[in-house]
Amino acid sequence: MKQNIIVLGTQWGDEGKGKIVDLLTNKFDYVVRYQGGHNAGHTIVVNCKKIILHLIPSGILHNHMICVLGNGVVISPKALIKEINMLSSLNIFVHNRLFISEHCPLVLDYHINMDIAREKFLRKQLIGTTGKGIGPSYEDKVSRRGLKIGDLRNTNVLMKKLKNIINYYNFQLVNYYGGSPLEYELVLEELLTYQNTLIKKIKDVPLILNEACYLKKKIIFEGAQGTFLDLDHGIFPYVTSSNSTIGGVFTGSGVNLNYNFYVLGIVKAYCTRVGFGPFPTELHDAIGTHLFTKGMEFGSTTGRKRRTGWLDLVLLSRSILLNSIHSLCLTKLDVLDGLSELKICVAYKHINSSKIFTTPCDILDWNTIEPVYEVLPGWMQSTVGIKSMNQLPSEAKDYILFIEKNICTRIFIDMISTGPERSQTIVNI
Ligand code: 2SA
Ligand code: MG
Repeated sequence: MKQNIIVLGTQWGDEGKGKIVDLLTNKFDYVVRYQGGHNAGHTIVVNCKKIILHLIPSGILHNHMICVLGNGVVISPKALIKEINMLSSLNIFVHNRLFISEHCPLVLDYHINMDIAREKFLRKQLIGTTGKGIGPSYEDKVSRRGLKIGDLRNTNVLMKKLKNIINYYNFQLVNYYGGSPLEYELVLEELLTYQNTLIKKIKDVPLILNEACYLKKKIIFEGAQGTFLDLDHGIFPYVTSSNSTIGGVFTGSGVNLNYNFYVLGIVKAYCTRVGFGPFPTELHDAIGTHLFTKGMEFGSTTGRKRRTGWLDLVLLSRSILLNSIHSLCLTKLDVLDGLSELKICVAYKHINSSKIFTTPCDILDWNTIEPVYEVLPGWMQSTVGIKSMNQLPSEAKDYILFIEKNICTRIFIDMISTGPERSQTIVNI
């Protein structure tokens, strides 16, 4: 295996990245988050106990790992401290194991207020954000206005910057969204309470990562959300505000491209999406309900119901192309158990003509396409917990082979997840 591995989502997030990162982690020394914030929800099941992490990389569950939040991650100090406390209640401690880039933008209550106010204002064109203030925090970064976690180190700088920000937000919230103004003193007071816990963890992350690479330490990069939620390559405007595709790794951590990287794309055996926006293979029937119920498809941050649909190879191929993926990990195969027939989308067709589109997808008007399916026989037995390829029913092997043959390039499915536990996995790498 290469020195460094990048684990990212090839669909709309919730592909099961958390479990895979957790599984691979014992071969690595560092685990790095490079984008997103506490909108992410990574669920890991260890000894039947479910642990959901939003900000801290899943590697924290392994004592030897150093966990890093790169500059591309937006940090809610409140959410981070809550997570640190949750972990210490499980006897997992972050002291000297969690490093945060000084450049991480902060997510504060006024971002959350703005996020929620905007969604109310949009009404019919809702994005369906998680309401965690992620978009407004990234906006503050791009407009060169926002507070960064490094600002906590200097109270005078913090006070000055905060004053301008509060003026800006109060103008927006009150005048455009009819909200109530924020009190500078209260926000400042809250910020100062975070100094003690967080300042010690602020480090020069690019230096740490590049030194680690130089010393041949191994790094795993843990993506959040998925390719089609990427701000630039996703289905705009139904996207998150960070780069969940490959470029985010480098801009969001400062690691040097000269070291070896292996990109593992995580793909769920079907599709889910939480939030609004196009979803060509979405199901509104009993099969959709089967996927939702059996897959327990609830948002792990907001508890929202996820929409469900058939696997879409048009999107998967585009994702492989966008992310330079070396191999795939197919997750939640067991959720398809018991379905007599399985459909896989292999192309898109224009609603009013026979014109077929494969890729790309983002130049299409999403409302004028429909999926073209191939139908495969399903398998009626359980695949839960299967650990080797040859124990899979022949129809499940055919499903996997079909995917490998019908994606845009010759890469393979090297891992298959057959349940939420670490042990319920087929590993071919
Ligand atoms: P935001 O809050 O500004 O990032 O929302 C913008 C869009 O991005 C989607 N999004 C997500 N989609 C899937 N999973 C996410 N994480 C949580 C989970 C979500 C949850 O693991 O289940 O609990 O609801 C995530 N985070 C952001 C979001 O739905 C919008 O479409
Ligand atoms: Mg998730």
